[in-house]
Amino acid sequence: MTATTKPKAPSVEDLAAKLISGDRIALARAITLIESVKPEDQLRAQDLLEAILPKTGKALRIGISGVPGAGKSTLIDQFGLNLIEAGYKVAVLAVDPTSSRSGGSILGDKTRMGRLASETDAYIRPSPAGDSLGGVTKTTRETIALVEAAGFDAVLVETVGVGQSETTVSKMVDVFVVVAIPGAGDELQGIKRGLLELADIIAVNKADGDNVDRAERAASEYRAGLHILAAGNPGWEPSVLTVSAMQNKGLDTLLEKIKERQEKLKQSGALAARRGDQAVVWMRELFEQRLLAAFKGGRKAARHWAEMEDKVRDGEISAVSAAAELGRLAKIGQSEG
Ligand SMILES: Nc1nc2c(ncn2[C@@H]2O[C@H](COP(=O)(O)OP(=O)(O)O)[C@@H](O)[C@H]2O)c(=O)[nH]1
Ligand SMILES: [Mg+2]
Repeated sequence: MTATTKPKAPSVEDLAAKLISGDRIALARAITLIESVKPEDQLRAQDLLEAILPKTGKALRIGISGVPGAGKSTLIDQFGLNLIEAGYKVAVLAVDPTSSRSGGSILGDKTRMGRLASETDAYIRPSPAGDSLGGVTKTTRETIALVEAAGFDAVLVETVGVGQSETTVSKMVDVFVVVAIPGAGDELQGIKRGLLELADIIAVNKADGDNVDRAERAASEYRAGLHILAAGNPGWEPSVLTVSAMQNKGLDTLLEKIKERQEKLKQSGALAARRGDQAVVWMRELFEQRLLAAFKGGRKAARHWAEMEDKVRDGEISAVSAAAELGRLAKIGQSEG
C-alpha cells in the first residue's frame, strides 16, 4: 500500500469485536457506518448488525415523548444519572434542538443533558432535527442494537410529539413514557388522544414550587381520562405519576414503575412477543423501503411514477387505480379479484 492510499476501513469483524468490548470510537464508527447511504457501506452495516445480533436485546428500552418544552431532556438528564447510580449504563438517542450539526456549542448544551453527557457510563447520540422526524431517524432501531451490543443496558429514546414519530418510537421500545405538563383547563385537550393511547406511563412533570397542586390535579384528570380510554383496550393499564425533573422528585417512582412493568412483561412472555413483533414490523418496513427504492430506481418506472403523480393530482385517475397500475408495471403484488 502506498502512502497516498486511504487508510483501509477496519474489517467488520474487528469493528464488531471492538464494539462489543465497549470501545466508544468503534461505537461511533459503527453508527456512522449504519447511517451511511453508500451501497458498499450498507452491505458492511448489514454484516455488522448480523455479527452483533447475539449481543443485542438485553437493554431496558424506554421511549420518552411529549411536546417541546415538557421537560423531556431535563428529565432524561436526571433520570439517566439516577439509572447510572442504580448500576445501569445509559445510552440516549436524543433530539438535538439546534437544526444543524455545526454551531460550536458542546453536546451537553445542545441537548440539555450536560451532566449526563460528562458521565463515563453514558453515551448520548443527538439526532439533528434536520435529519430526523421528531428525533427519530431511519436508523434509530439499528442504533439501539449497536448501543446494546456495546454494553448499554438502558436505552432512552427521546422524541418530540410531531407526526408519526411517537408511533414509530413506541414500536421500538419496551416502555413508552409520555412527559406531560400541567396546563390550564381541560388537561386531556393538551395532549393528543393518539399519544395518550400509546402511553404506558404518563409523568406529569414540573410538579414543583407553585405548580404542585396543578400537577396533582392534572394527574387526576389524566387518570380519569385514561380510565375511560382503557375500557376499550383490555390489558392496557398505564400509570400516571407526578414528577419534577428539575428537583429529582418522583423519578425513583418512575424507575420502579418501569422496572415493575418490565418484570411483569418478562414473566408473562409478553416482552419476548412484543420484541418479536417489533422485529417483524421492522423487517416489513425495510423491505417496503427497498421495494420502493428499487422500483423508483428503474428509469421506466420512474417515468411512470411521475406520470401517475400528475394524473392523480389532476384527478384524472384515482389513487387506488394509479397504485394498482404502478404495481402491475412493476409486477408486484397483484391480488386477483
Ligand atoms: N419548574 C420546572 N421546570 C422544568 C422542569 N423540567 C424542565 N423544566 C424547564 O422546562 C424547559 C424545557 O425543558 P427541556 O428539558 O428542554 O424540554 P424538552 O423540550 O421536552 O426536552 C426548560 O426551561 C427547563 O428548565 C421541572 O421539573 N420543573
Ligand atoms: Mg429536548
